[in-house]
Amino acid sequence: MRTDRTFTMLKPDSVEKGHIGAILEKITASGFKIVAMKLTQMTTADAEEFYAIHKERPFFGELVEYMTRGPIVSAVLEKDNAVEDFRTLIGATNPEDAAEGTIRKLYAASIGENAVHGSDSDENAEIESQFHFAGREIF
Ligand code: DAT
Ligand code: MG
Repeated sequence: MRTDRTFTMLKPDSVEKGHIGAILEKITASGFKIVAMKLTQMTTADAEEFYAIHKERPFFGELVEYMTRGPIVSAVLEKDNAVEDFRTLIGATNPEDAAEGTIRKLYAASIGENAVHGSDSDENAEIESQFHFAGREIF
């Protein structure tokens, strides 16, 4: 399993608020190379599958509604130690707990609408990248 790639989504609130450019700038300025990227919209079935691990949680319905309400930017990013370094760059799930300068501190409105996704393991980075991209779309 490669440790130099992670998967991200700029979630619907980031796209709605016009934050795509600023967030991508921060990602690339932090040393991540974009090796796949597209503007896309998840269906309800997509979001339910992507977040299946959370399906028993009380916020699951809201999470699926939010993630499907508009387009997202999905991307695969490359950097040494990508998964861990990207989680550091985005900050804690709840923006109130996120460190200064992190993407969620700067751009997230709430724990539910928290601007960006970052994979939590190398294994999930691979699964999530393949969920969103065909092999020929990843460079
Ligand atoms: P992360 O996105 O930091 O990996 P997670 O995997 O625990 O966080 O949860 C996935 C998403 O679900 C998260 O980005 C936002 C939503 N979520 C998590 N906990 C929540 C809560 N307590 N209330 C509302 N939404 C929540
Ligand atoms: Mg997670």
